[in-house]
Amino acid sequence: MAKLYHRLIRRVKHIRKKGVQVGKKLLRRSLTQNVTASQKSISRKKNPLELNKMKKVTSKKISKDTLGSARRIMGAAKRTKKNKVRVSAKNDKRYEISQEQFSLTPFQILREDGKVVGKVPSLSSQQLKEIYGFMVLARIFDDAALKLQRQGRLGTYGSVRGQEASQVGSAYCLNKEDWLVPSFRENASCITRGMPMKCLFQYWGGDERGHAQRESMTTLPLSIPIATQLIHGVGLAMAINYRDEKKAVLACAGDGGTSEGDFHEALNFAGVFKAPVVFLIQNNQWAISVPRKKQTASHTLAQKALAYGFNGVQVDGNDILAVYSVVSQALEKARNGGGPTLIECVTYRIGDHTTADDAKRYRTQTEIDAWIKKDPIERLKKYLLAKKIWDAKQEAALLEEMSAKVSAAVKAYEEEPPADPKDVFAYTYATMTPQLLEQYQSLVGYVEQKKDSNILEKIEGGFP
Ligand SMILES: Cc1ncc(C[n+]2csc(CCOP(=O)(O)OP(=O)(O)O)c2C)c(N)n1
Ligand SMILES: [Mg+2]
Repeated sequence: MAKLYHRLIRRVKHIRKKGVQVGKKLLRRSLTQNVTASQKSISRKKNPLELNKMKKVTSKKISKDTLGSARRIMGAAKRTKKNKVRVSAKNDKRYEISQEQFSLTPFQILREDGKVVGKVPSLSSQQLKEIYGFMVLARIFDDAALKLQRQGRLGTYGSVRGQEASQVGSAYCLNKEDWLVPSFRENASCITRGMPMKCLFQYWGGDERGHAQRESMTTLPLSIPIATQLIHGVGLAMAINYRDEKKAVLACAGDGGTSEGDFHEALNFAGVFKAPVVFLIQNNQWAISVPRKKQTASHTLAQKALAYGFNGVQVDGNDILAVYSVVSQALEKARNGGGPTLIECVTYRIGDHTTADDAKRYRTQTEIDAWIKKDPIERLKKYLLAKKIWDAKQEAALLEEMSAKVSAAVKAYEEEPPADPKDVFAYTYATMTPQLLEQYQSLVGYVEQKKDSNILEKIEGGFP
């Protein structure tokens, strides 16, 4: 009896795994089979009294257990069908989203050796050379800024070395009327966008007038507070929607930025309001001394978009053709009402976090060397050479041209008359607080007394 009973229970459990139709059929067959089987087993018993008793118990058991379970299964299955939720068997993985589902291989077009492994976006030879020119310019600017800082001629500076493909490749996709919303490290993006390098030097030199750009009003100022700019970017994108315009926003942040609440709020709003924004996350593996692994337990940063209802892309951030390809598609989608996209550029910060940092204290030279081999500028150069649209002569001319541009920008920056010390108080409050007013009057008195236009530099003792 116990054996039969367990067989029935197994049968019921088996049926439970199946859908309504299969379940009904199986159950019907199961009931008839089991009733016959139980009668056979009973008839094998010698004692007729016992036999009758067992017949009763068995049929009762069959009908009670099997039909009861059957009814429960059928009911659940019907409810399931209605609610589109399937009856879950124990350990059924269909109801789980796993990290493994997000193990992506970054999208690539140009391999590290410059060989083509994907569909090259349609860019003319002229455009390819222009893109290469911006990358070279950004690197020369970067080197100059580091030297100026070391000589006490610039403030703390955040280098962009190694990230030129992510920045130039994405900013190059923007139309004039689109918006660029940079983090503090987007020097190469700003240069590509046409922000005068003099302004960038001014900004890094502690002179906020560098951000009072007249040339490009569709580039927001660099943002030192991490990820706050993403919210501004979504705000701009929502305004574009309200005005029914055909524009998009490129809002940038680093891997560290994805841990900020602002990042999640920005993505949530963008998803809900289908804002025309592309989030460009440069995963350069480090947020100062915090490695990517300690930033988030997620397999990728790209997958974070899914939680907010839109798609994420992971791209080789040192492959400028791949970056250009995915960003231009995402921007076009946004301009056409397709909503936001998150793009994770997998790249590396070759330099220290800023000139105030010493990365040797927390990462190895071996790691840096491995990434130097993936240099984005070298990669594009190999491609241009292989395409026979570039040669050593053009390279030399380009280096000369770009070095001259950077030198001219340094000269213009240093020739700029010093900012008015009173500006420090000018842009925060419409009406100063009593404390600020007291400090302001003290400064004005001091400046008047000394009649020295370089007073601020002397007060602060120059740049660190
Ligand atoms: C709100 C805020 N918190 C902390 C800091 C200090 N800070 C400056 S840069 C940085 C790390 C940023 O890392 P990531 O977002 O990966 O950008 P990356 O520096 O790598 O370009 C931190 C924590 C800050 N500027 N703003
Ligand atoms: Mg980072």
